[in-house]
Amino acid sequence: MRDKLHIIREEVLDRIEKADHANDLEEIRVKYLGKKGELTKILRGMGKLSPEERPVMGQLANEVRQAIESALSAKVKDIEERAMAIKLEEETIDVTLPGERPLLGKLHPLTTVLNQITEIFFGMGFDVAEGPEVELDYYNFEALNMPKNHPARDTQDTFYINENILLRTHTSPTQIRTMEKQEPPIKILVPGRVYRSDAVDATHSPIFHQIEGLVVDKNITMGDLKGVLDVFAKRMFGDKTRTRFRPHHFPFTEPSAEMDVSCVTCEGRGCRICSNTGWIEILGAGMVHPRVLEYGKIDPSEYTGFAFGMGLDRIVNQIFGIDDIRLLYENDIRFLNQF
Ligand code: 2U9
Repeated sequence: MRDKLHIIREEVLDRIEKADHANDLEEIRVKYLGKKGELTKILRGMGKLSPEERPVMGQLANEVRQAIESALSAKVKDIEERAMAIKLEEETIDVTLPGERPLLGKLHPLTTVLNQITEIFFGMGFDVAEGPEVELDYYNFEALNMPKNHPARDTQDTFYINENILLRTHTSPTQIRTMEKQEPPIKILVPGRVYRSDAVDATHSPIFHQIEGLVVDKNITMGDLKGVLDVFAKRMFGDKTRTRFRPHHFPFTEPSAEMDVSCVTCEGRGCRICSNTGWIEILGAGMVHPRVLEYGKIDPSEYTGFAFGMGLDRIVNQIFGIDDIRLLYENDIRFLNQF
């Protein structure tokens, strides 16, 4: 029995030394010191020994048990301390490191400029009106004085869904819808997406943005049109900005004009941006055609109005020096990150 106790002691202490995890130690404890453990069995067998041997063997067996128990608790403590040291190392935070700046979202340049323009017209008492992008041919063309066979339709390559439904080619239909629903005075700005099936290139995109405006009231004149748009130009491009109006033709306005602003870059002296003319075309405008007022259920003998329309993408490209309209719609983060 003496030899057995010595063998167990050496064997167990060696296994404890080599153990890496607390579970291994628990296994050893159960295997040797548990109720059915090998050392427990020996201790239980003490009764068979002679009265002379029993106290000696008993003492030796207890020494072995204590040696195993203290080796186990020391090893458990060692494993725990090792684990704690690793945890502290892994979770140590160097508070002197610079913080990570969270990526902030940004407004798209179209949105920034749209907000700027909207604010200017809010300041002149305009409201914003919205309308459907999938429109009826009636509101997109017919009610704007462009009947089925009107040549103006050809210039607007249109996405038709069927003979009477299309993707709106301008935001003008919303003005008709507003006139049908609202008694004058009307002062609305109508920004929004519009669609044309032009060939895609640096200046043409199938989807682009327009901002149109409409004022209908008693005694509205071309002077009101020029005054409002001149104030818009000065607040948008700077107080020194000058405007000029050139005669033009649109089916939905009569008389019509195109408005240029003096070039912001060269203040009218002429440069690459304005193709050396000193002027940049910004929008079209005119007095609302009486027939269009009638389509809007408004009596042209009692009310007059003016309207204007501008291409938002074109203005954004001018302001930021963007030479390809497609960049506004391709969502390339390298492009968008510059704004
Ligand atoms: C109603 C009556 C009249 C809107 C107008 C223009 C002139 C115009 C173009 C600018 C660049 C379209 O994006 S663009 O290609 N628009 O020049 N638009 S007058 O006239 C209206 C609108 C609604 C009921």
